[in-house]
Amino acid sequence: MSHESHTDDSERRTDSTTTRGDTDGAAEQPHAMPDVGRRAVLQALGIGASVAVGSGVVAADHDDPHPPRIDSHYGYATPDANAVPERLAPDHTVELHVGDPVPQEHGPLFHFEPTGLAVDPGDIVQFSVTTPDHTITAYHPAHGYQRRVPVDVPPFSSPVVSAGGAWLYRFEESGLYDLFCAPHHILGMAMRVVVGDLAEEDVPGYEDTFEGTEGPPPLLAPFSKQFLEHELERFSGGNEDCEWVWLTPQEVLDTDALDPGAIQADDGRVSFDEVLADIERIHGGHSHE
Ligand SMILES: [Cu+2]
Repeated sequence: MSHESHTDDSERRTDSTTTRGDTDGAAEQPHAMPDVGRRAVLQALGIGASVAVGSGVVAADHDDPHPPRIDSHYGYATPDANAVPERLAPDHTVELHVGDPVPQEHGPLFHFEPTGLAVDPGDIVQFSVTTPDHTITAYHPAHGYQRRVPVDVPPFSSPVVSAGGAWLYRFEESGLYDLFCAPHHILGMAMRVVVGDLAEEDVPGYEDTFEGTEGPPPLLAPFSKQFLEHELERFSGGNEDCEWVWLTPQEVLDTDALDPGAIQADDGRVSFDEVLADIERIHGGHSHE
């Protein structure tokens, strides 16, 4: 978790490697191996000393035969957001948060910050997890949902990332990407990424099949009435007249704030507050009908 513990690990690895190098040379010259020779041995073994540097990025050994890479399906996950390899230094960052609940008004609002992001093709985005256990997952039929990423993009997802961890993904294809967090999808935890210059006529018409069970997969999987009532009761016993005290992904992704043109404007970042301002049912305290 901490920067220092990573440094300690690196030093331990280096020490044990050095020992191996010395042992290899011990047959003829037990303690006389010069530093340059030791370094050559380390390089031959393909093990270099990683050095922690500032800004949470770790310098890499350019001779590493298995350098860290971002997989098109699995991205790159790390339990320590402060130990991202230098070669994967992100162009943008997104944090995964949860806000405090407001009793009788709304539940804890799980969200991405920013909720809308514009990037260039090939950019790396670091998703940093600040509260326990989120995923960053593409809407894709392979995950049971309608496709809301460009046609050639694989059904990518992070693993479950715990607090303090991070996941990185490189957005290669231009287009519109809608993403969600699997554990908190039912609570409306979704976001939108615009990759490249997306002209208005090129905005894909993702279908609003949010509730249907026929045709394309829904945006939100159907849940049983019993489950939904259980969740409402758990939040407060005083919600008999209230339909839902959380956001829904449909509400979030349908806001004007997340219109692709709005996301591309200004600095390319739309905050969760801007999204929330477009959802009167929640921000206006109108959760009781
Ligand atoms: Cu989540």
